[in-house]
Amino acid sequence: MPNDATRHDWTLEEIEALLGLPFNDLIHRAQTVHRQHFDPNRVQVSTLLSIKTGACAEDCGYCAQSAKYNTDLEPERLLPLEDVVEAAEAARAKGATRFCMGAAWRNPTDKNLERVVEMVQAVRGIGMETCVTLGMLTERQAARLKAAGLNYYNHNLDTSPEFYGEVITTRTFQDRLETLKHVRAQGISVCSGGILGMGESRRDRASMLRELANLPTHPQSVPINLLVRIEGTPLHGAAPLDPFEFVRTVAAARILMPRSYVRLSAGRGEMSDEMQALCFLAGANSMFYGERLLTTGNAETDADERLFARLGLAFETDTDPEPAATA
Ligand code: SAM
Ligand code: DTB
Ligand code: SF4
Repeated sequence: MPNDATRHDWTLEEIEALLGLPFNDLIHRAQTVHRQHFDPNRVQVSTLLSIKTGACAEDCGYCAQSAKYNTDLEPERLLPLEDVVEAAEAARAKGATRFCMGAAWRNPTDKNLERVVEMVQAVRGIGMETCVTLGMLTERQAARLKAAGLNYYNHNLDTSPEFYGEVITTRTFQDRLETLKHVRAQGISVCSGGILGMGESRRDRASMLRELANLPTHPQSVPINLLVRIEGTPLHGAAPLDPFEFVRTVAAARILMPRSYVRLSAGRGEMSDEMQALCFLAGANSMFYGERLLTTGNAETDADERLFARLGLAFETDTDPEPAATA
């Protein structure tokens, strides 16, 4: 049997058993794995920018940007290059090492992709790592982004294959796996995770983690989002998730994908400092930093700085120039 760092054969039962461990045992195990692969007191930070906002053709039940729901959002066309570079420079000055650009598209047209290529090149040009999330990609489009120097592509599985149809009907779970395959094939690092608190069961959370951990290569970055409940979306009324269940899922992600960055993502603005500290203890070592996520607010940067000081945490300053191995 391969060791845990290279396993891609996790069963649902094994993962459910992990999630059901006594809390202290689970956190101890996750923190032990974490220390084998990472400095436990360093957190990688990325800043997000929405480069094209709203009017999206998909029907993701959590999302402020779907044209199908009546949310309070002003749609915006693709931003000019100068605005993007200015935002990236501001993020770099605040200590972010990676700049993530998100577009509310089902998939980019080739013409729009060329505009994003310019943005990737410009942000690379100021010495930051780049990540984009543009929806579904063809293999050719992934190759174009690779040639532009893109470091990461974010495309989340979002939830389990079993629960998926309750949340999104306009594209399939399989579509998502295909996009990830194209991204991986180009040796672009994969950022893929999901959202918790959408009304899914613990078994769904285990099933989503199994899908991620059993990919041919573990995603280099695994964002774990807590649903931001947005008025006007079908999931606005979802019942709040027990915070310990969120922490358990972070811990299981750390154990299953020992060398991946596990990212504390959306929802941090509503988490207590104590809950965030538990997430770091459970092996989260990356987060979004900056006043905004895509369309919603994030935790305040001043509050983040105070929390880091209280916990003795530091921002990771190394950027990762190494491309992911082609798989
Ligand atoms: N349109 C592209 C796509 O869906 O692939 C990229 C942008 S989309 C906003 C990126 C991810 O943000 C989604 O896959 C989802 O996991 C997360 N997300 C969006 N709205 C959210 C919300 N209200 N709460 C938590 N996560 C959310
Ligand atoms: C991810 O997993 N979470 C980020 C990023 N990848 C693109 C987006 C969170 C969006 C939260 C809701 C909003 O601001 O619209
Ligand atoms: Fe569109 Fe992405 Fe929002 Fe889905 S998550 S509605 S694809 S912007």
